[in-house]
Amino acid sequence: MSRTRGGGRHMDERDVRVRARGGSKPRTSKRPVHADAVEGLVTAVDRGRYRCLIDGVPVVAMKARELGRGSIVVGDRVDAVGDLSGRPDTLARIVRVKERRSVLRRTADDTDPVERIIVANADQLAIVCALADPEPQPRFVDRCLVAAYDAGLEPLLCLTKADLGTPDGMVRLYEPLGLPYVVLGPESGLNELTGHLTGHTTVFVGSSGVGKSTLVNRLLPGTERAVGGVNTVTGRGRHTSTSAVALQFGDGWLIDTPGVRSFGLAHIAPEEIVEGFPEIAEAALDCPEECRHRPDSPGCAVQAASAAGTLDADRVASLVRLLNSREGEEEATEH
Ligand SMILES: Nc1nc2c(ncn2[C@@H]2O[C@H](COP(=O)(O)OP(=O)(O)OP(=O)(O)O)[C@@H](O)[C@H]2O)c(=O)[nH]1
Ligand SMILES: [Mg+2]
Ligand SMILES: [Zn+2]
Repeated sequence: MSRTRGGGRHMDERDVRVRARGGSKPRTSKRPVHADAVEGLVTAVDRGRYRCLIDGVPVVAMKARELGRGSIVVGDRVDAVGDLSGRPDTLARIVRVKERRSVLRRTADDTDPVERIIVANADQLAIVCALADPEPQPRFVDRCLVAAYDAGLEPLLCLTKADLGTPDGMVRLYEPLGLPYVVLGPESGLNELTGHLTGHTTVFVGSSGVGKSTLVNRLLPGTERAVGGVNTVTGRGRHTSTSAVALQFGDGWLIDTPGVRSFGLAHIAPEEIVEGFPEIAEAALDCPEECRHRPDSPGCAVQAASAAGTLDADRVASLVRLLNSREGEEEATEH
């Protein structure tokens, strides 16, 4: 499937946050080359401190001033210099951020011009959705799907809490998309999930309380990411995990993220959503300009092909749902 990458033409934090501390000082024209720098991976970000794994050693680093206002996020591959011992109270310096292979972004809502980069360099997006408590939110899943297509990440649907609810409804909705899914109960589904994760860098996203950290803890016994009901002093309402963390999983990575209330898609154009469905994108070439491919869209070639049976009607319905979700319809039902 051909997918659009979230390439460099989007505005991101670097464009917006022009007034970082000390940013007005002229930069030195002669920068050290840091030939001795060592590569590492950013596993967590906390108030201007970056936890990195460098040659297998967890090291805390700060951003070198010469890097200016560019953001560093979990998953970034960086070059660091200075004290790389990882001993308590030592601080290394990140002097370079490597080019990102992918960038997962969201905006606070569909009108917010500021994109937040959640994670860099992932290749898979595990969309975690509980079958009950909280109730499944297809609209949220749709939005995550759009974000995955935009970022060039392979989506994977994780349906959790199978002990509390049936997966039938969600499977009926998402199977037509060809979306791989795993059903997980407290005692089941883990081996199948592991099969999907091995060798990948997977970001777990989903609303608060769907069981992301629980999954990560089960996959990596001994990790002990705080889960809801255990950690009560988060200071952030009912969200248990408050920042993203990357954890090594074989030769891949798992990235647990805090639950988000919404997944704003202001940065993604409708045409890019359609690109996620190659055969529909081709049919859409015959649509009027600005066509939204709805059942009531005049002269819509996609709807015509769907009715004629040359396009899969379920996939067309899914696309229309995604386009509607992009436009923020029934936003109030989301939480
Ligand atoms: N019954 C049942 N409860 C589960 C299951 N998985 C997780 N839970 C419970 O759901 C609650 C929330 O789980 P978490 O893992 O903290 O959820 P989270 O998605 O990490 O939440 P945030 O960090 O706030 O985004 C906890 O009380 C878990 O014990 C499951 O399969 N079945
Ligand atoms: Mg959590
Ligand atoms: Zn159309």
